[in-house]
Amino acid sequence: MSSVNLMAREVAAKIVFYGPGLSGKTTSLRKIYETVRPAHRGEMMSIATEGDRTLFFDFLPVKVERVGDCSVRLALYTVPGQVFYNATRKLVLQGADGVVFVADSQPDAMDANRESLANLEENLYEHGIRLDRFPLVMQWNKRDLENVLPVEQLRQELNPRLVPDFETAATNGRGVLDTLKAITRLVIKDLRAKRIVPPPRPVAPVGGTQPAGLEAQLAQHLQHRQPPSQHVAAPSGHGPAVAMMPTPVPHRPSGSFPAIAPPPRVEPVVAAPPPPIAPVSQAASTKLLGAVSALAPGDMFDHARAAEAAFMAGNYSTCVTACTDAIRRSLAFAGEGTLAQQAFLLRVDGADLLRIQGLATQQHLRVDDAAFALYVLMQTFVRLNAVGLPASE
Ligand SMILES: Nc1nc2c(ncn2[C@@H]2O[C@H](COP(=O)(O)OP(=O)(O)OP(=O)(O)O)[C@@H](O)[C@H]2O)c(=O)[nH]1
Ligand SMILES: [Mg+2]
Repeated sequence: MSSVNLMAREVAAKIVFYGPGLSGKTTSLRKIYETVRPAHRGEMMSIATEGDRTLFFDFLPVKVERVGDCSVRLALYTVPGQVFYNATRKLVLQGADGVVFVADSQPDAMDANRESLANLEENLYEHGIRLDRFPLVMQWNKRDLENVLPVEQLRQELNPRLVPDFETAATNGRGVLDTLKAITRLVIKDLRAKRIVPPPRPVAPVGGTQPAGLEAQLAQHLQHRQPPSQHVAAPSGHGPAVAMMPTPVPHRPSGSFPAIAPPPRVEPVVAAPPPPIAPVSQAASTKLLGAVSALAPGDMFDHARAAEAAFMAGNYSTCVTACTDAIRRSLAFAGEGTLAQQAFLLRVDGADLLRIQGLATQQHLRVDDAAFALYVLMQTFVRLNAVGLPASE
């Protein structure tokens, strides 16, 4: 769902972390959350988790202030890796500009890696996209474990196209930012090739030492939090070489990390599949509150908060109604016209709107219906932000 605001020269891009269950997608996103300076990222939002398992998606907005002469806003998402959540994976994949495939390097996980990669290819194809032409970076995760396959074997089996690949250990952060930088670079290159992002304006160097390129820009705005003893992961083989200086940072107690505590179990409302989705815990709720509102344009802030509060209180019908209302009001910023015309102008997905409208007429709604409504509201806000609406005075 890339978009560009030419006036502000701001690019918005969506990157999805894909891969089999338990490969380390959520851990990677948390590590990015931990590592990027608060001024350059929003709150991480994990919708519906059960222990380690993502049941819907994780979301993290990251802002890279300048890439060339453009600002870049990244919307980072994870999908649930468990096989039976394919509908959710398809939904989250919609409008993606690039994918990080997080593979588990352990021998036992190879079948799941292969299956997930095939599933990615199939799901992209359903969106009319060919994986072999899509911005993709491979993340060989869990390299800290002893029993892992050689990178050459992983590459041979999972990366025949030889896209950039990186050895990572998401739990300690090794290699995670390098992976993020690589996919960002590929996405921007792809958007430039499609002429969605304008070519850089020539800039006169100030003092002759203007930092150049995405790496330099990212290095300026992202902050490494790896202990000095750790090496920044080198790209494994042919990935782009990236030099970033690790910056020592104060120790952060693990308790302060936005870990999503296992939610309490609740009665399933509807029989599986998919399995019952538990509401987020109180710990998660504090992280959840604010993520949708963080994206909201000023006028929509209260509406976003109302939708979030209803979600947290377990009032899923109220949440869907609040989201529907907020989406309608947001679309109105596009000017007069029918909802469909406004959605078309803003490039908000029509199928999502139809589904939300369908939900609004139903009596018994589940947590994943409400999560979906929040998701669509967030997409709408992202679109508004991208086109600079509502315009500031
Ligand atoms: N040793 C090691 N463990 C890891 C690494 N990355 C993730 N883990 C662990 O693997 C488990 C699953 O990690 P998650 O990040 O929740 O996996 P996921 O891919 O989001 O899983 P789903 O949400 O089910 O798709 C957790 O216990 C993590 O701590 C890593 O690099 N090394
Ligand atoms: Mg997860």
